[in-house]
Amino acid sequence: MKAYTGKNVVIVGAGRTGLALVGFFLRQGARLTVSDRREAERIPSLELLTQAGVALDLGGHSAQVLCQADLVVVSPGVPLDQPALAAAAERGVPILGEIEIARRALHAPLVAVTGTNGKSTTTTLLGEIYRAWGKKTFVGGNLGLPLIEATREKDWDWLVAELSSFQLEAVVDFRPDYALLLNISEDHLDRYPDMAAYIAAKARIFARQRRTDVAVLNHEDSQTLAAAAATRARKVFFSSARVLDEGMGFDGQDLVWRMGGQEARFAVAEMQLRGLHNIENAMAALIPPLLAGCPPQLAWDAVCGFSGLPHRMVPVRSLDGVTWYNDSKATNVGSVVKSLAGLKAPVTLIAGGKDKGGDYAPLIPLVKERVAHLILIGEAGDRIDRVLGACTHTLRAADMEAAVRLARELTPRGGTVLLSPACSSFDMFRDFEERGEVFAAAVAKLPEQVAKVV
Ligand code: UMA
Ligand code: ADP
Repeated sequence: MKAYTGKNVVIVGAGRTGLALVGFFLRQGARLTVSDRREAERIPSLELLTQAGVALDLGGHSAQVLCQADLVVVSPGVPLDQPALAAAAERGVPILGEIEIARRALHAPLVAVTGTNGKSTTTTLLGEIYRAWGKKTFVGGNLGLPLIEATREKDWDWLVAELSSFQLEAVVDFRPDYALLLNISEDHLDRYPDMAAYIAAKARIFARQRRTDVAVLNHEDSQTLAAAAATRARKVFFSSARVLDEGMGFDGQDLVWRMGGQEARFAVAEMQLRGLHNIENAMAALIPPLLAGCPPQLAWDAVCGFSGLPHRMVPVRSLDGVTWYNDSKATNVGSVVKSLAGLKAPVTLIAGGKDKGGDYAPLIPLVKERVAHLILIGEAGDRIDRVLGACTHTLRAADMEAAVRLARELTPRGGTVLLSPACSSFDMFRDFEERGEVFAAAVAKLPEQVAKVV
């Protein structure tokens, strides 16, 4: 009999994670209820759920339903401090996250990637390397395909998962063979009371690691080092600021990998990805496959073959001497800092969206130096305006189309327009992908300048 056969399982959240969990638990023969704060008419997959015999608890989370469960599994977007969840926890009902359930059901070695920024790029690079090495590799997690989907197949050589702090909150025995913590800066302060709580959630990636596991850490980021201080795992470092005696360093031109008395060098000029942050992502991604015996040149070729993910500093159009970039995935201040640092003035920056309670002040020097016009959209407009409004010419736009039209009027030949919101998208869009697509479509529609006939 399977572990969950006949068990009363309540899945909280009917989004991507919830639906993937439904598939898993139905295959396991569990009795299922899906609980979602949305009303029935706003659940896109309602018919599928009812056809599959799944019970529903909609328009909120009922304490009674959750308290009667044998197991409650929460989606990452569901904060754990809600009354119904607290009541179930008090009754002793186990409340676990999807990655915990997935890990218990999966047996291949797991490389887990977390950090404030660079997770998706690093996760994708890892997948590229393992696949180039001929390994059957699952690539997913916060990236989009929930980790539980890996249970649909059995013979994985490697699992590579991007993990958010939300996912890491609801784990107990979750243990990655390789845990990567790339960096930490302010994010998600709408969910966490303070930075310490956010960092503590990220640090759970190390909690169950053993001495034979590996923690891959950013040598130059003191917060990541502090977060991993208590890990039992072997620490392997990367640094974009120096060459390390052991680990992955950078001398300004080459990545230098030193391990067990051996050295390998990789010329950064060969990479298609640009920027020091992407050098860091490449360094982190190389470490687990190299430690596992992947031939260095093969790993490096895979890194160099990768040209980047959509919605991260993608040039969408060059129009009348102005370059337009879609950086919709820049959902926090730290990532906008990296993006602006790679551009020359004058930049017209389109920012704003759903505020996450962080501080916009780290953007002040770069905005003063490079941003000629700041166009604000979405709910965060007022907060951003209070911090950055005095640093440059700042104005508001009602929607993305209006922001794009304004940017067109304001940006001179030789300039750059950058959509890099520093906020999440959920106030105006389904997700960051839709935001980037709406931006790119509005830019594509702009007519070329018609030469004036005097
Ligand atoms: N819901 C409730 N009660 C709540 C909160 C939400 O019922 O208190 C319901 C919503 O009504 C909705 C469902 O939960 O029906 C949505 O669940 P979810 O927010 O967990 O979203 P999923 O669709 O399951 O997607 C999640 C991740 N989303 C979040 O963490 C917010 C996706 O990351 C991830 O790709 C997916 O699982 C697969 O692993 C997105 C994200 O924005 C990209 N992540 C954050 C980030 O990267 O900054 C962490
Ligand atoms: P995540 O999945 O953590 O959001 P992504 O790889 O999708 O990270 O990159 C999102 C944005 O974060 C990029 O457009 C870039 O501006 C910034 N970024 C990427 N890698 C790093 C890094 N290592 N350090 C800081 N910022 C980064």
